[in-house]
Amino acid sequence: MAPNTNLVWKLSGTGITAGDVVGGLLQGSFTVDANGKASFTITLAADQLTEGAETLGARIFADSTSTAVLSSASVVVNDTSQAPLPDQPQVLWGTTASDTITGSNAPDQLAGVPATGTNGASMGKGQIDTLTGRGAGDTFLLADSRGGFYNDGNSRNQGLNDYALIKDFKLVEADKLQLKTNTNYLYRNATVSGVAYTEIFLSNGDTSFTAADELIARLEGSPISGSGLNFFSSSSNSLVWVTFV
Ligand SMILES: [Ca+2]
Ligand SMILES: [Ca+2]
Ligand SMILES: [Ca+2]
Ligand SMILES: [Ca+2]
Repeated sequence: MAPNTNLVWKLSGTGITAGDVVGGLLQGSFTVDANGKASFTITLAADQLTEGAETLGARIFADSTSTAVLSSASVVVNDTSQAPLPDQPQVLWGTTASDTITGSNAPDQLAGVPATGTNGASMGKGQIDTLTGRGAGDTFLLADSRGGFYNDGNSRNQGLNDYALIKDFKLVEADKLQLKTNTNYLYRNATVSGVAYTEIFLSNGDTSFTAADELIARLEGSPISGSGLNFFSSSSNSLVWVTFV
């Protein structure tokens, strides 16, 4: 085209709003350069709505009244945003990677590990899974009939590379941990960088705290009351916030 020709671009399509485009503009102008070429760039914004795939159309006009269409193209923008979970009980399982899992405002069951499999990865080895229960009394699984999760199996270190990071453990909501029956555990409270949390360890069975005790969870939100080391199992010091399998 002739250099210096003014062109207009416009975006349209189902579900396309100004919020879908960085800069918030659905139209603009640009000019043909000395080589007879012209281009414009738009950047799509991260979609905040769950509304299904959208079709984005772009048209180029030769005049400001937008009557003479020079070119048009369209692309389908797939909606990859996660739908908020409906407020009904969910049973959520993770993967063998470090997962971020969020429940609903109903009583949920949340696990950061897969529902099946008994090898290390299936049992949470090497993973830090971030679990958020949201409202109501949720159960966070740190064990099931297969055994306990997040144990690296190395008694010479505390296994700080595998645990469930539970972001909103709330006694007032009757949130619970699911642990293994006839197994020794301990918890202690700590504050790191201003964040107070409760750490749950699989205990090696004695009453001293050593590298042989294995970290399996950190609870943020409201630390459990109790100072020092608190040992418990299904047969001793039963706690309202633990359920055993
Ligand atoms: Ca996982
Ligand atoms: Ca919940
Ligand atoms: Ca909850
Ligand atoms: Ca661990």
